[in-house]
Amino acid sequence: MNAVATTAVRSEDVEAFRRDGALVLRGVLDEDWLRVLAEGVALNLAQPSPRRLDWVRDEASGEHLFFDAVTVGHNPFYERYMLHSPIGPIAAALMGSPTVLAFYLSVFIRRRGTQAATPWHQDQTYWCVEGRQALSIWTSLDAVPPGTELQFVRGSHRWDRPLAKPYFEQERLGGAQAAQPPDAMPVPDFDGVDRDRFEVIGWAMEPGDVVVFHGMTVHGGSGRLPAAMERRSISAQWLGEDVRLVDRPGGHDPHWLPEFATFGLGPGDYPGCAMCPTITADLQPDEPGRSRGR
Ligand SMILES: O=C(O)CCC(=O)C(=O)O
Repeated sequence: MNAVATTAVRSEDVEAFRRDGALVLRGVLDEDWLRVLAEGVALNLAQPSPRRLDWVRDEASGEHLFFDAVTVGHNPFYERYMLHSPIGPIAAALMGSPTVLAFYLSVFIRRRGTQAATPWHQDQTYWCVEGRQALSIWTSLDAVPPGTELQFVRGSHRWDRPLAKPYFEQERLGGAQAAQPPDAMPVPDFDGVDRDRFEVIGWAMEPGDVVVFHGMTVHGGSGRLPAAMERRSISAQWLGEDVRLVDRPGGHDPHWLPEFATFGLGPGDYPGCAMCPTITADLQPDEPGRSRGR
């Protein structure tokens, strides 16, 4: 199992993250971590949390996109991944935060051939946290060939208006939510007529690779799987020291504020607690002798 200290974040990675809001890091997770995650997914499917949601489920076509959101303490495999794999220190190094909080983990399981693509959205507009140090680390247990990858609008984490929030549950997947931030910008047609107005980036990936993206980076478009292909992807959410809990007028998804309240935490508070534990960064940027292909 690869130790935290073997994964280097280089200064150009930090620069790419700040500039583009998304980057790929190759070969971050070894076979042991992939096994841990696979066991986590199997347990999760057998025992979904109350937050489990089918984004798509159509027995006639066979399409199924299972989503779940889990904090540490609810799945021992996911907990191990969040607390002991290289991804916590990577999050800290990229955010430039001395410590980070393991916020929660999102799971996206697409049955073979599922075509439904993830709607374009910004994660943090759904989160009950404000602050600039917030990111997700996404990985897939299955290879991600070109045409199926998660895509990102380059630089969108620096936009001054949030994107309108789509729904994620089936029937209305991708439709605009009724309650929106007051300054929300309508979602452009990133896949169609508006494509040339934006630079969309993304990477084909092998198991062990991860993509890291800022909480405000617009992303979507993943899926569209060929008939024989399934996709088990896991996205880990991380927060840095500048974040505080917030009660967003349009609501949250997942709605974690009631859980934070059980730890005596509410809007304005730093969210560190047993549900959202602290990881200390011990990575040295630019570790000598290590290069990562991309
Ligand atoms: O895996 C996917 O299709 C969606 C990923 C995503 O939206 C996320 O990690 O925030």
